[in-house]
Amino acid sequence: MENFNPNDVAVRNGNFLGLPYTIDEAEYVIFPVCLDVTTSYKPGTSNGPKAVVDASYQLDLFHPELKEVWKIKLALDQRYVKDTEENAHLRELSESYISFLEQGGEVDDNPEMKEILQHLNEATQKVHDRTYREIKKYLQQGKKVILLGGDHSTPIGYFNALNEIREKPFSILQIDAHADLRNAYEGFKHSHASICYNAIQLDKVEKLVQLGIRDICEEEVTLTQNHPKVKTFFDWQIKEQMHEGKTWSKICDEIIAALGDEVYITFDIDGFDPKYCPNTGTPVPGGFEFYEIMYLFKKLSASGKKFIGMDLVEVAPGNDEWDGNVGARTLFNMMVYYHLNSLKHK
Ligand SMILES: [Mn+2]
Repeated sequence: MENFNPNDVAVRNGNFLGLPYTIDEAEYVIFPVCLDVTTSYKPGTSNGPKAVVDASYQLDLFHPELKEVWKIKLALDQRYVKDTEENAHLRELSESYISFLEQGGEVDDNPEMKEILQHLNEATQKVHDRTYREIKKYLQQGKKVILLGGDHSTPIGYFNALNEIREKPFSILQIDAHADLRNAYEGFKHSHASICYNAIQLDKVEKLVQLGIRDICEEEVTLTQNHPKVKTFFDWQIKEQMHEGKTWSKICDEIIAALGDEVYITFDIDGFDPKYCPNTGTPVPGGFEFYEIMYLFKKLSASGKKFIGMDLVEVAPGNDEWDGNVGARTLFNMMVYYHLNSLKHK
């Protein structure tokens, strides 16, 4: 720690950005969950954490909003490294199952597929239970947690822990191309496509504010229109308003006003324009620019609302380092704005 020089080349020590802190010392913990069993289109998000960490060593430790960023006591829970093999096995099974469905197969008529589905549901349940236990432990120690997926099913354990621990109701800000409001999807109990449906079932979740949504089914649209907890800023609406002269700053104010006092941020990287995440599981044209979201984070962190947790999910590396690079820079900014926000709420 005394020897740490933020201007030096980062040491590949396994921690995000090569920061010098241990989990015990940490005020912030990054908790990776390497699971992509339910991604329906393209696999790879289970390798997201490794790609993000690998890319993080090339970042300069400078942020325009915060001096001495490296003093943020942040550590990465490195136990995820051994999960990759287990996930590869589950992924193989889920691919055979998903392609069975895509060929029009009926699970009820096929004992083998029924068994695979049951196995996948049990195995993913175990991962979510573990996420819940570990994150709850960190929260009870007073640490702040940023979950790093994995597919978008991974924060459910985090939501459950918060639902149990938080005294007051909280809001979720979701940045995503998809609404993720399906009651169930492809037979999976915890699908990436159901994460926010599952979230609004929790009694402490008072509000779900969705941004960037542009790929959505009828059932979900109906829910966004009728569910009292849900407020959706569709991507096409935001863009139309901006084309007609409304500023992003104004829209950010409306987004912030729709949230309650305590805010959890769930950031599916596919909320960005896919040029930032070409290898993510389900890319969709449209979406946000990098600095549009950073500007929103800046405004939100200074707004008087309190951050109570965050996740970044669906980063998937391709054959180059681009997706990991964007993921690392996004996570870096989330960490900075989380910290700026928590300085205001000491
Ligand atoms: Mn999502």
